[in-house]
Amino acid sequence: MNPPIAKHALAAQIEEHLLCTVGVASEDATQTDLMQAVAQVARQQLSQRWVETQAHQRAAKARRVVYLSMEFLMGRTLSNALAALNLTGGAAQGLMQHAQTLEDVADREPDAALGNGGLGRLAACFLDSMATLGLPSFGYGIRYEYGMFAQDIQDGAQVEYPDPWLQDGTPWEFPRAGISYPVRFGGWVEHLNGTPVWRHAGEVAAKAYDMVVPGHGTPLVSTLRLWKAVAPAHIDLGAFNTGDYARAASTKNEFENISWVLYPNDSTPAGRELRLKQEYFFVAASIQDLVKRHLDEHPTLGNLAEQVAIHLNDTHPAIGVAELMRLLCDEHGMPWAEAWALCGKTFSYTNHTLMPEALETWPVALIQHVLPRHLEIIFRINKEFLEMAARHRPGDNAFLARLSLIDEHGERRVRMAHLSVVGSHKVNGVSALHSDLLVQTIFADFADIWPERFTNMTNGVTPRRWLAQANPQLSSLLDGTLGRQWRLDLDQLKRLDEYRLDAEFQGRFMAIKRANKARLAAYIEKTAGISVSPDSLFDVQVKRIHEYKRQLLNVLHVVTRYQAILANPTADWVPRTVIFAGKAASSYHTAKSIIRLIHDVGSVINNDPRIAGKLKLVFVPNYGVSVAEVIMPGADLSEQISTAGTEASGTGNMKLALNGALTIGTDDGANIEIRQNVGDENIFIFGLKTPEVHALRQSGYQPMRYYESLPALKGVLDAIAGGQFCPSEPGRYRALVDSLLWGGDHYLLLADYESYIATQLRVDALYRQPAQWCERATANVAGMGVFSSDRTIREYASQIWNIEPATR
Ligand code: 26W
Repeated sequence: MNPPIAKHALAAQIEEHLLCTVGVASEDATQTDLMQAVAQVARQQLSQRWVETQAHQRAAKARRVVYLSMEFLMGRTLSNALAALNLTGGAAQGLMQHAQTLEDVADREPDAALGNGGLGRLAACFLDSMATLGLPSFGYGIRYEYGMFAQDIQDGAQVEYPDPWLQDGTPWEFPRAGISYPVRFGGWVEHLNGTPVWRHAGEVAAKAYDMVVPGHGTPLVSTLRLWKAVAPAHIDLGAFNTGDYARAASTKNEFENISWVLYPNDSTPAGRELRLKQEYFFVAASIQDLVKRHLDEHPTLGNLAEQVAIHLNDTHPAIGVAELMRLLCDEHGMPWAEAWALCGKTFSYTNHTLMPEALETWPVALIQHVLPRHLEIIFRINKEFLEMAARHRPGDNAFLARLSLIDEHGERRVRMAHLSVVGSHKVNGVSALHSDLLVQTIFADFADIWPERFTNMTNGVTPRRWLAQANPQLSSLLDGTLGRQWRLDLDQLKRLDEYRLDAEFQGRFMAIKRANKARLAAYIEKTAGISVSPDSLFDVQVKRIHEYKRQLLNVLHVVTRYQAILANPTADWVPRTVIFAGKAASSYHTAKSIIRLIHDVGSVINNDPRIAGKLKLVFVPNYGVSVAEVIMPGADLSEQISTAGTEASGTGNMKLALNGALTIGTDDGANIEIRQNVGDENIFIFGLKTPEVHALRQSGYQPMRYYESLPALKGVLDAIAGGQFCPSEPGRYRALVDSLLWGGDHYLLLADYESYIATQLRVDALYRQPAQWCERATANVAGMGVFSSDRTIREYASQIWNIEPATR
């Protein structure tokens, strides 16, 4: 393994890359040039580690996991790579010659935002843990030319801009010129003497681009292989030859648009042909790649299931089940039954949402059009599955209709979650509650047939990014108190319990929180143009904007507090800064309206002299991984207020608690396990529990009753609906309020309002006692050990993938 570079040598390497790779004179180098030069130094070492890891795994014929995901929210790479390579100090020193800090230089790197939210960021944390644990692993996804849109706020409203993250090139990818696979679409299927032959109509090439994922505390790395769609070289040469370049270009685009842009939607499936093509495109390329690698090392595919575990990150790659069957049977001549048994041993599937509208289904007619052979395979899988199910419960046709891979109500559709369950040997949810609800609700019939197939894998986050990198000051306090091992063994944090009452520790802990809040305040000033005081309580809700996450309930609290301060200005109010950030799907009108409401309410409150700093409301634009790295360390209070039973897990809840925020939350998702780990006295739980939510809906929920019986609530809703926060257009939020009062208030904001407001008053009371608050914040950090993604990945490895960490 490469020896550590001496610090002066690192400075010299930076200079050499400035000249030879970036192509600028040292004295002219901008921060961006320096970022690129430092990245090149890291890249060289990563490349060496990649080659060695690959050689080692090939020689060991190691069993591997292949993680298929439409999304990887990697964020920036530089600081993480330097930390993994032990180069942070050297790089910082090398940059001193240029009078630059590593932090400022690292800030020039654009985020790799190839994902929407929780699911995509989870995939990125998992890669970090797989590399760190030395698991032989490959992540596979799409090299989107444009990632998650950039959010700008104009006149209080969200405006979306494209995210051309590759515009200036990225130092982190390794184009693999020799690795390319054809991916076919369309056409029809002929059956020649019983042998199916797919006469496809079009073909595109998938080209591999690798990102090396460094492990921490190990020379091992993992690989994220992303596929770019490229038109086959022979495409429309005719048009090219006749000089009709416009036509040649548009044909080329028709192929290449497959990897053009990430669908910026995490709530409802896009349902577009291009999205289906994206899903098949990356799955087909990835499976060809893993089959090729297998055949390079083994004589046949017969033992594929012993050598590889394929994981489906939600249903987006579920077409892989049909694709592997097609490859094994049609292209490699394996008998159907043998191939089906092999598939079942190979695939596993994680569900990330219970929301019915988020469950993917594709019209049968569309699959027929894009993937005719796969549709035949899906029908055969379904037929054999339903025959088996009929033997399990003879005569129960309703049971069979519910289980079928085809939804026959209205336009026939393929249910991708059912395909995933039938094709996998293990299916998991992402928190204890979510996994329980899965088998009680959407997968109840499947659990009746295969109870042992369903399991739980509670999510986690990587402590390298979310503590060591995001919060260097707290990290060094932990290093001094516990030693450095917590980075690789987060359970070490438990030992902090001994320091909860230690005055010196408390003093330092509070000073660090104060410094992180000052940093966040400066960021808010710069990006939102609002000045906030680090001495106020920083109350933070950062996540995608969605009705079920109930940002609107948070706004109801803010307006309640505003009116209460006006009614009683001399009371001893705890100054509060309520901080929101998050993107709304571009077509999700209600979510966008909530963003605008936050801005309108903010501009009234923030400019009301009677409030005198007792309350501020800010919206930090363009939330993403790098913005989160600034926000998480600066939060006092973490808002996790989804309607019980709706948030599969949440992972922001873990990042905030890990950085010493107290949670105010419902009994939902991983909040429940956070409560169990930090102790009931160290978390603010409010609102209806999942069974109560069900019971209330069953009994006929009447939101108007709450409006009529709670004067404070009535005052708030009347103010919002009456246009108090938007006098120039008083009707702007009428529909939003009507959806609560007259539209059924599907997420029960009004039912939880009173309990939420009362709990916020308990938050104030605790915040008035800084030592008590600090003790509880420390208890939160101490309890976060189990929420390391290392723990999650160990569980997947031993209970689902059956993979051992590599030894070397
Ligand atoms: C097809 C449209 C679509 C796209 C993405 C629907 C749904 C999704 C995802 C399942 C949304 C998502 O990111 N879910 C989140 O996954 C996190 C990681 O497991 C959980 O922590 C969050 O609770 C869950 O909302």
